[in-house]
Amino acid sequence: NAEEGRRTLLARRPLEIEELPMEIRETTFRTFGQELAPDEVVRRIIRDVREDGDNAVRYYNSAIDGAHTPELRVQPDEIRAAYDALPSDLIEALRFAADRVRRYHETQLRGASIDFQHHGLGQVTRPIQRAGIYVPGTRAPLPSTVLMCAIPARVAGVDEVYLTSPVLPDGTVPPVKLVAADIAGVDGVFKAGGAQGIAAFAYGTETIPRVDKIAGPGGLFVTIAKRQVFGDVGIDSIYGPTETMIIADESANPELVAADLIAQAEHDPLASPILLTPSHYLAEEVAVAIERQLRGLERAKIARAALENRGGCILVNDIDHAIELANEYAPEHLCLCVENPTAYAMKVRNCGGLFLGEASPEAVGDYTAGPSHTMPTGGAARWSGPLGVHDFLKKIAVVNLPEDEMEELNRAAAIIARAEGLTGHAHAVERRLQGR
Ligand code: HSO
Ligand code: ZN
Repeated sequence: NAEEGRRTLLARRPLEIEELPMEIRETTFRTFGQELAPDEVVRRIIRDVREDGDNAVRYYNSAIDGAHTPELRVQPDEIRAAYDALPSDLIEALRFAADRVRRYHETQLRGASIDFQHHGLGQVTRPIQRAGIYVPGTRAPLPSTVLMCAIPARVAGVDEVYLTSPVLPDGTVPPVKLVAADIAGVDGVFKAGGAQGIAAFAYGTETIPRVDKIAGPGGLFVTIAKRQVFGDVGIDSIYGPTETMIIADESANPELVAADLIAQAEHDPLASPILLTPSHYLAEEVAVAIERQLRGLERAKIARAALENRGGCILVNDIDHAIELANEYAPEHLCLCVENPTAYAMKVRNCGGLFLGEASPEAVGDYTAGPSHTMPTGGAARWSGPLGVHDFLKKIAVVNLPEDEMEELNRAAAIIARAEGLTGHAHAVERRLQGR
């Protein structure tokens, strides 16, 4: 039933405290001696990092991540060793991906940095000075996320690009992340995960520089921390679990549709892999293919949880109907596996990334296509898009008016100033008219 499907789909819930993974509740208890709401946990961590800098970061690295981190900055010899630890085809693949991502963002830069000057008014674009990239995950180290966040910053012309990341229990950052950071041209990598990493970038410590803007995805503590420090530092966006919506008709290959749904489902038990199709036949074929493909998949448990709890299939009337639903849901990824997908592209208003046709699977977008895979989730695609060079650029408005326009501009300005009761403003503009 399409209407029922629609309602379930749109009933987005914020993560509720009772649903907190057991490990987070245990960590909280172990660290603070009591059960605290995540907001309160994060508030305390931020306060401590502001007050105690490096020592607080070390303390939370140990208390939460179980890691001893006497040195908070990754040293050059660790980066050299990381290269030695990786197979050469992986290094090559990372370089290939980095190159594609760089070229895509160079194209984006042309559009994002256009300055103008016209009638004494102008706009200039300047990169921010320092960016801090947060890259999550120790269980699944995501080198692709390093590339997808750091390269847009580098291409934008940011002077200093830093990265911070949680550490493994042995106090190291996984080599694959270090190599990715090096390939992306990052200026420094720090060992601070979770809320302590965000706090360190927001306020600075003895070792970790304070940055102007923090970008990148993260888990629950990171997300809450980004909300709490926003205003003291720039924040790119708030990211939740990944979402993929596939719109498919009978021309689609059910095996590929199933594989693409599973690919996003394996990220997170809270991921949303959703299929919209007008075809009963396809829906059934995909369901069968999913079962078959899940067998033998390492992360089958996670994928199954996502598919069962947050994903599913909705039967729609036709493709236009599916696109209406997608626009309302505003998924992170929208994939059109239909006949003539480009014909529908203009009807799409809300999604982070649009993947057209079977040769453009979202999983390639995750690694090598070129656009950043850091995309808006949770409906944020209604007002924002993927991370890009514009996130690391800002505009300055320039006012340099010609004398001959002064009279007209100042008279109107004075009238409005008086209506606002701001006589000082009125004087400031009227003074310029006296004696003219
Ligand atoms: N699809 C994820 C990003 C990712 N996939 C990283 C693989 N590695 C969020 O859009
Ligand atoms: Zn992915």
